[in-house]
Amino acid sequence: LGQKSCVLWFTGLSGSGKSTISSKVDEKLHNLGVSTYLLDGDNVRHGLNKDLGFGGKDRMENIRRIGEVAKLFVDSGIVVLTAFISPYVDDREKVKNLLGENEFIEIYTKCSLKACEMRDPKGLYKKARNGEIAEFTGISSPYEVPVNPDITIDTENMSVEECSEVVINFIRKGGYV
Ligand code: GGZ
Repeated sequence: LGQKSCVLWFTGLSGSGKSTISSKVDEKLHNLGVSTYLLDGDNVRHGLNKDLGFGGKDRMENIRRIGEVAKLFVDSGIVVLTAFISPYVDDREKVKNLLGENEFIEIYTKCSLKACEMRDPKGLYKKARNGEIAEFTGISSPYEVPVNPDITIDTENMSVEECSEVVINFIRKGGYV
């Protein structure tokens, strides 16, 4: 049972569905017998990157380290999923160059700021609007929309099930799994 490892790099606003969809894809891959690892805020920002905040330089360093870690996993043959806002085109481009064109699959979880703000699962947008959180993506810090993502999933209009299937179909067609 062959698998060509790669990184499924989710990018999008806070609340756009990166965590939800990446964990659903992770679950589906497990059911297909694929070895995976999901990198997200819980296992990276609280550990390896706990010295980093949300200023431009720290976000850049956050993404750089995640890219390097993802590369190590890919070298070991594992399919990696990452769920970080990764707001800057430049930083994502660097990870793509580090991994190589075929190992880096950019997935844009497309969702309007308005919808993310309505969802506001952790109440962070509200805090950002009140000035309690500085440099919040979409409010007081930029999000640069991917120029040419491999996959765009419209999380505002599609179910978690549909979104995760789009990703699974893409990597099956690409011969990754
Ligand atoms: C954006 C912030 C901020 C600021 C805390 N801006 O919805 P969440 O809570 O669970 O996901 C967000 C997460 C973003 O961390 P990332 O490592 O993905 O960001 S980046 O790729 O830009 O480095 C949010 C929470 O951390 N959070 N403060 N100021 N999100």
